[in-house]
Amino acid sequence: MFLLTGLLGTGKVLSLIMVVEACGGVKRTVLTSELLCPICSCYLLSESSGSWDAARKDCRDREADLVVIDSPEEQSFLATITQSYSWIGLNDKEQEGQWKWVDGTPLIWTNWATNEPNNGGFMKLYEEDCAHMRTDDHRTWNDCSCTSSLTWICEKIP
Ligand SMILES: [Ca+2]
Ligand SMILES: [Ca+2]
Ligand SMILES: [Ca+2]
Repeated sequence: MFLLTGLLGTGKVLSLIMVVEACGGVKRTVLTSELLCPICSCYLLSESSGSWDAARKDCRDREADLVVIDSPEEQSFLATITQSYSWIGLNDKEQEGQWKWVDGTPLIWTNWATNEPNNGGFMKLYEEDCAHMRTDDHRTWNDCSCTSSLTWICEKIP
């Protein structure tokens, strides 16, 4: 969503981030300085854009990781909060065609767009080894070059 930087109290610069917490189907948006999610899963939508690796580093620096989407319910929830092409925690960098979630969750449920992943397709200029969510109604997934600059979604599980 967005990132606010404010001067609070001692003059220390504190970054405030917008976090969406998902609790049994109820979502709550919290403005906070840390990605702390004691009870429910939290999602952070980045304001800035970057490569898949930069996105993952940002999430890990927050003791979270890029989002792992393992159910249609989670996918539907994310569709209500994302507004831009966003990296998710899925890649086939290690072995072409072997898509893996960052936390090792088996890839059982997927939401690929029609004819994706295509690794760049017939006329490809480069490999496509990182997955992102698109902005169509179903927020379908596409593989694209890991160095593309996109926003991202971090997920923190309590
Ligand atoms: Ca998840
Ligand atoms: Ca690939
Ligand atoms: Ca593709």
